[in-house]
Amino acid sequence: MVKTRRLWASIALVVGTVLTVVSPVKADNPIVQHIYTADPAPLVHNGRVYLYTGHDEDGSTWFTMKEWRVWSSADMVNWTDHGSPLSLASFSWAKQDAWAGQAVERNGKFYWYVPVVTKTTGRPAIGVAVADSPTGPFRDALGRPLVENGEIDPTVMIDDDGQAYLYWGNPNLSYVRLNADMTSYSGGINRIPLTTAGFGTRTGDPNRPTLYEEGPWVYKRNGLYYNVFAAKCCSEFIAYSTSPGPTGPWTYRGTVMATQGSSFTNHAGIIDFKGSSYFFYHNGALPGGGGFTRSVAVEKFSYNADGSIPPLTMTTAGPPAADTLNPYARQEAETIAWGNGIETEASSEGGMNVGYINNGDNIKVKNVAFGNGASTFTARVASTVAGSSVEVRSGSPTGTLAGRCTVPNTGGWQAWTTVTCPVSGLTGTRDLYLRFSGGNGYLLNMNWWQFSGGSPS
Ligand code: FUB
Repeated sequence: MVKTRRLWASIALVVGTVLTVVSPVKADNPIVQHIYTADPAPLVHNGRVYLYTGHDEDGSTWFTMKEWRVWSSADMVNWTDHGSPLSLASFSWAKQDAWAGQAVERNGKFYWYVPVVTKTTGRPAIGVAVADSPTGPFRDALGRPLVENGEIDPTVMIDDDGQAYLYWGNPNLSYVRLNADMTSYSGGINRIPLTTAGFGTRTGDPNRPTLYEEGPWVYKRNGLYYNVFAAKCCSEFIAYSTSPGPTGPWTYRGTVMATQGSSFTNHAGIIDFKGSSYFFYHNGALPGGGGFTRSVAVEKFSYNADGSIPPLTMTTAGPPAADTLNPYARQEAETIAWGNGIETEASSEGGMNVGYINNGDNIKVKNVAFGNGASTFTARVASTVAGSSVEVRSGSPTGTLAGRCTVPNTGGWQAWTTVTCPVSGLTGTRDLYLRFSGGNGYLLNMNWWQFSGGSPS
């Protein structure tokens, strides 16, 4: 898998050199470059966006998905890789298909609703995992499905009165009223009538008269209930309906994102964060990308005055930064705006580290507030070879060299040491590039980094 990723990263680097305008190398969408991601489900908690995704395996020719992943950001441009705190193996009763889910917080606990195919029925069911933190670890809350009717794609919404609703479905659209424990429900499974007034008109498929296909994302904003969903098949587009209440009646409101982006599915997630609204989706934009090798991307948007959602288009630029990043606080190496050639893995020191680094691989960290200027750079590193280094640059991966830290042979890829070197010229707010150099083969791993000597403002 790593080798495949490296090949695509190398191709991306070459293409990026020649075609700077169209290459994703210069862009910030998709937001993760070192693995394929799909089915975004963002959650805002304590000043960060936690993004729950699926993981399309490299080279997939079907929705071959075995685990879910978590990412987070405080600025919408630099995303921290939190690894995979939930997988098929977390559910003893699950057989396959770690497909589209959503996590929500209630009373300090995090509940992640996911569809999986069960061992006993061979049909999809919806499980719920629980954790004390948004990044897990998550555990199966029930040891059995929460709800089962052979359909997929749960979305969860907690109304202002505290009543939580779990919606899901393809080809139908169903919901249950969750109890306050978030792991049981009352009143049975309800079916939302799929009327053309509510969900638009599909032509050419007598079995599916409305546009509703799958992937509902239900939320409430300014008293209006929204259901943003994948429409028509295939290829899908993103459409939405609104309602004065959580269970309808729904009114079809039109297209949010037209079919585009080299993936025949799309999947929406919407949040408000730091005063702006954001639309998450997926496409096939990475090298090797397509319908089964998808990538999550995000756009910033503004609701119209009447609460309607404007038509949105996929971009490679993504949103502007919603905040600066403080280089004088310890930052995880796996906090990345754009990575070229790198991978991540679980670190012996906790969390993740960046690894499988070859000569020339690099990491962009965007909108870094150096303020009055940094004087030293410190990195937590490990290596089995001597003589590789971390180059601290600004402007581009080969931009102005601010400093260089040499990395010793520490005796193991998880044998960590701290290196420090002087840096100069890093003032104001700018994009930081960490470029790795050395000989052939893997050079070093990095767990975290931090600058000193200055202050952000
Ligand atoms: O990722 C597998 C399936 O593809 C999801 O469950 C659907 O929403 C579609 O995105």
